[in-house]
Amino acid sequence: MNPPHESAVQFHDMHPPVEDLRAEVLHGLARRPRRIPPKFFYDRRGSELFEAITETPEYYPTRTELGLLETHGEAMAGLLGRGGVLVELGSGSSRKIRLLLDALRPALYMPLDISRDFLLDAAGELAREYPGIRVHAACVDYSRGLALPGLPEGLPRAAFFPGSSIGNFEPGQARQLLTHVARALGPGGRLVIGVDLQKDPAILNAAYNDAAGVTAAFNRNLLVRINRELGADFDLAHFHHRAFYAPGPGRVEMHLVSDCLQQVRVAGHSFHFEAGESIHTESSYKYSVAGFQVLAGEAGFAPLAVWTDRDDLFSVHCLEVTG
Ligand code: AVJ
Repeated sequence: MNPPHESAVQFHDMHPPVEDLRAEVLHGLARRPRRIPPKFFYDRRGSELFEAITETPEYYPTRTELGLLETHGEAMAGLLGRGGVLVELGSGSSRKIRLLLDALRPALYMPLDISRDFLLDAAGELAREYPGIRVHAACVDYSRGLALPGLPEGLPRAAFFPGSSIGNFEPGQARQLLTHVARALGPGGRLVIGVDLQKDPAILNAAYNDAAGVTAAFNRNLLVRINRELGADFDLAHFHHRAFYAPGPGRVEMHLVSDCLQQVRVAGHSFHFEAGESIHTESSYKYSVAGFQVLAGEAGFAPLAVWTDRDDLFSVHCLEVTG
């Protein structure tokens, strides 16, 4: 099934069908407040726009995390254990993993991502660059659990979950996802996870409202995708990007806000929007180091190490499954 240049990559397609998008969007639009899960941002265009966000001057998380991986990659690899299985959740462009692969040299690398084409391109490229490492890519929605196909027995297991994607889950769901990860890894398994930190709200508000409008385009692309894939008629001229830090829950929220009274058709259903009414499209929880360690502890992980940049913008944790 794979094109010849990707033959080095074994591919497991567990792509969530259009049905999931349809069901979740219809359900989410009927709720109050209306919400659509952020995992649906990542069609091909959405993945490209996210990459573009990471290059804006305001969006510090990616470059800060890359800096931490560059500086401490050897130490992380030492803790993860060489020659084992390395699972990456939400691999995206796979830029960060390169910093670990050189030091880690796993026998098997398993990138998991919800964005199928993007994943295949990135995994194919990686397999060419690292001919000594077996690559099994899997297109999965890991927010629904973590059944890993063909995880070999008898090799040390490690997982890499970069980008503070864990912040996109409600704390209860995050705890549940980490519990699934712990179960898949088994006792002694280790996790390196990037977690964005609590900080001055001005920095957060700027990061999610970049001046070039890339984040706005990323947010609005969700409606473009829904129009295309579900035959909806969202009028992009009348839905606007809004993002702000909410200090109560300690999260950045992104919304798409209707600027007038309007009616939208989605997959045969009608939805009325008041002027000012919003669709909540993303929460991005920010943690303290100690706060995240408590959450991870409840999921069965014990802290081994944590690295932060000198401005305390971002943290990378190494955790071990207790047993
Ligand atoms: C890296 C996926 C967690 O919440 O910061 C970037 C996505 N949303 N700008 C984040 C995102 C808006 C992002 N994640």
